[in-house]
Amino acid sequence: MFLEKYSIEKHNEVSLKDHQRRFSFISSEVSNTENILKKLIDFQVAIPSWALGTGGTRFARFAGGGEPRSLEEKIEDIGLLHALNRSSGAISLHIPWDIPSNASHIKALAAQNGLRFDAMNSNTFQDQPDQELSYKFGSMQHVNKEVRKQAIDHNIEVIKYGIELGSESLTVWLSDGSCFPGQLNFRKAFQNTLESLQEVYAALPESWKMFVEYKAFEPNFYSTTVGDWGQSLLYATKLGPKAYTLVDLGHHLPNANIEQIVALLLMEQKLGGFHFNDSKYGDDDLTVGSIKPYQLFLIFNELVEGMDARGMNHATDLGWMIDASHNVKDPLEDLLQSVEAIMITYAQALLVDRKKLVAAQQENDVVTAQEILQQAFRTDVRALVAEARLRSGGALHPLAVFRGEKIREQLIKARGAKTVATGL
Ligand SMILES: [Mn+2]
Repeated sequence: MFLEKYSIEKHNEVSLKDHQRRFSFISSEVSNTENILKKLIDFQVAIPSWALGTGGTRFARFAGGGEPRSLEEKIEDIGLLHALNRSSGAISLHIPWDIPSNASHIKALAAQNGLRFDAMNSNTFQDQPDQELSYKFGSMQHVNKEVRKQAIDHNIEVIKYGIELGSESLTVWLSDGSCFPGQLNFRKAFQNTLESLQEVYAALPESWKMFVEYKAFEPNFYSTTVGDWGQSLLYATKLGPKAYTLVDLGHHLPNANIEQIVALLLMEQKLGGFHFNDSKYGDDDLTVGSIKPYQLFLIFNELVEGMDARGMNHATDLGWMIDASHNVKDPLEDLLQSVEAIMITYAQALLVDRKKLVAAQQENDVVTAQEILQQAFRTDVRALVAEARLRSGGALHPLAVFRGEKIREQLIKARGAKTVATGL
């Protein structure tokens, strides 16, 4: 046990008075505090198994100590995060890195840690050691039917593992595309990909969703076969009602208006899920909220508005996941920061005065519209988020407890200083 419940309580006691002062101030400023707290308590962000190790770059990987060496240890790490912030109650697995050798044991371990299994992720962007055919020139788009079949079979296998664990969705991200003009026929690449996805779709259980993730570029640098939300929506629409578009914040061309994309996908009932991260240049995989917090707020503002317009449950009707992995921070500290940034931004979006905003829009009062949004964005909601954590048994200051209890040092002691987590 790396973290006992009483250690969290001990830390909370020390900062309780200070917290209560801050919380009573924000409660006096905000009218619907209880309603917001309930939404914050319900909101859970899935942690991907590949974010628990220090991420690599194209140039090097500097592994930190005490990284999880197995699926069991990955679950243990996410259990630690969830114990601290009570908002990381789900895990997203990547096959083949996380193949459960004993599904019922893994399921039980996750349940002990209060975790459920979020979307399963397939991997046809790399060749595995025992793999017969190469994905060098694509997987589902490939000119060779046998390669496409191998990719389809892999995805169906991922669904099978997901069923064993109680997951209910499959995320397909394809690196398929081309690096040079003339390398492939765009139309044929799309058709091959669609037909491959259709076979995977046919293998989905009734209650499952399929998320089609898009990305503008990288690893292919001329064209990507699922390159933007239009292409993803085209696939999802052709596939059927169980297929949705998945938005990864880092997968757009610079300065794309992601909040508008989100609004329209929600309108079409085709937004399935979200991958949170932040970036300055491309798919940088930086900590959520570290570079463009206002953009994140504008996105959450559209998410809340769009979900409310459809009467959706914020916590359960979309898939929420972090997708980031970089190489200078302790991965667990980084994830605590990311989840905190998401919760803060969600709380701010809940503060937006919708009635006044609609009225301002109706009157073309541009100044008031901006004031309403920025009033919410500039409100310090940290005490609200901390109160939600406190009420659900978490830590007022998760990072302080992580450091105070020397959790990384304990992990290094238990697992070794030279461990390297499987993943990116
Ligand atoms: Mn992603």
